[in-house]
Amino acid sequence: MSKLEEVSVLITKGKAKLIGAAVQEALDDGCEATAVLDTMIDAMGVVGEQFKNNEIFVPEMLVAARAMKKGVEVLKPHLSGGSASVAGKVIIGTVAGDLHDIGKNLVAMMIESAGFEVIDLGVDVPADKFVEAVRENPDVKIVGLSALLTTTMPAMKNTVEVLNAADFRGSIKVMVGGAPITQEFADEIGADAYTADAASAAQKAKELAA
Ligand code: B1M
Repeated sequence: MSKLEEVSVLITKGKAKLIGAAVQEALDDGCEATAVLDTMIDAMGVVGEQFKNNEIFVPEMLVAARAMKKGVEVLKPHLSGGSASVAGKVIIGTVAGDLHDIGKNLVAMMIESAGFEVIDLGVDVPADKFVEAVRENPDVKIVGLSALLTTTMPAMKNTVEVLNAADFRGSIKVMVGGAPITQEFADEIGADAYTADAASAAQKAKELAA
């Protein structure tokens, strides 16, 4: 089995204690950090398919998520560009009712690597908390919202509506993303930008803050 295959299996099986060493071995073997990350993201996709087909259940999804987090910890120094310039402040969070944070954490990490200071509000963040955070940080340039469930898309819509109604709206840009989100949905709810993955989120953040 190749090192990348091993990483993939350890994620799908949720082996949090073993994944760190396997990721390190893949890197030592010459694998690009981005290739290891793509392998881990694909493995989470496999976990999602297995869940959808009732082959595994929430506890297995949870252990896979833990393994993913451990793997990302080892990868992080290899993915971050360590940009010295400060591009501005970004507030990010997963919307109310939604507990998924792996994708949001990756977006935060890539945006940080692009030179931004990131204020991460975590998961299950009510709309008012985003507003409060912008008020506490009037120099913030971008607010990023993540949602992974079709059932929390309305919470994303509500959050964008609340942000759009705020007096500071002219000075911030709102970015949205997450597996069920589309450009069409982003346009419909009045967000400034949608991106499909963490790397393009960081690129878009740079464009919006320029
Ligand atoms: Co959940 N879950 N989950 N889950 N889970 C999904 C999302 C699901 C698709 C699985 C499936 O059925 N195939 C399904 C949603 C179905 C739907 O809504 N249509 C689902 C479900 C149903 C549920 C529960 C309802 C299950 C239950 O309890 N019966 C429950 C809901 C809990 C809640 O949130 N209230 C639930 C719970 C969980 C766990 C807690 C067990 C765990 C999350 C742990 C954690 O995050 N800490 C979990 C997991 C792990 C998954 C899957 C398997 C993996 C998600 C993930 O981390 N993907 C997922 C299946 C799947 O995605 N295929 C699934 C990897 C990650 C890197 O990708 O998050 O998409 P992603 O992020 C990408 C892009 O989307 C984008 O960039 C990221 C990196 O490139 N992106 C942005 C994300 N945010 C962005 C923001 C941006 C820009 C881009 O700008 C700001």
